[in-house]
Amino acid sequence: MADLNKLYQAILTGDQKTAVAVTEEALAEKIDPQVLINQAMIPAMTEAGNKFECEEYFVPELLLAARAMKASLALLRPLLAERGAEPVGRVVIGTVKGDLHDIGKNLVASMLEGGGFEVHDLGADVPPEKFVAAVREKNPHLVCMSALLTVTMPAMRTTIQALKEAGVRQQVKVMVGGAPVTPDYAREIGADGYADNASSAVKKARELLAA
Ligand code: B1M
Repeated sequence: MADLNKLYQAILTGDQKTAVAVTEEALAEKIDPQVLINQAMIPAMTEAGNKFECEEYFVPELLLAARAMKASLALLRPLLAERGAEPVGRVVIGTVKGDLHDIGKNLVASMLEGGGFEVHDLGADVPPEKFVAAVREKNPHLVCMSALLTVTMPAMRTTIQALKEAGVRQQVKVMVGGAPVTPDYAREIGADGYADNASSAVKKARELLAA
């Protein structure tokens, strides 16, 4: 039987090969992808962050852990997406300018796909003008921004401002999230919604579109 602790350890130590092998084994055994994400993958990345904070890990270790997590997540993505039925709305999503953290954003994107949304992922380090161009081109109902650094959070405000200046702010809802982002901050910068994890992001996206 697939060992979730082995998956946790593999991600924590950046052992991509083992992470992928255990994920494949778990999927063959029909273990719910959400169980793998919540009980092994996210806790492993959280622990990697703790180790980074107390200088037991440095950037190379974080990169290896992230690489292992992304490789496992790539296997789960199609299954998460499969869960959706009819498209319930169109979403443009990205990690804001200056910020390279994309694991949480990828998870939110996958869960939104799984929730039936059509998702256009702009990637990481996305400047405001690229969000504006994507709104014009894709005509989404919702713009989602992720930030993991306190120093990149202001790029969310700048992006909302750019949407206003381009005259497209009224045609979309804006949702923000990421570890340092708070509901108060979301309100302060004029976002329409905030979610603190990938599951609640899907719920909030539905609420925003229904409003
Ligand atoms: Co960096 N990093 N990192 N990092 N990194 C953090 C964020 C940090 C908290 C680590 C620490 O000090 N404890 C710290 C930020 C401190 C701060 O500003 N408050 C930090 C730092 C300082 C840095 C660098 C500056 C380090 C350096 O170079 N000296 C540097 C910055 C680079 C840059 O972006 N310009 C850097 C670099 C990196 C790596 C490249 C090595 C790597 C990222 C690889 C990648 O993403 N491709 C990395 C990693 C892996 C982390 C940690 C360890 C893990 C982040 C992660 O993936 N978590 C992180 C510490 C930590 O979080 N414990 C850390 C798992 C992921 C599933 O969770 O992203 O929070 P998360 O997403 C969640 C929710 O936040 C939410 O849902 C997701 C799923 O539940 N969510 C949303 C996210 N976006 C959302 C959007 C929504 C709604 C919900 O709506 C739109």
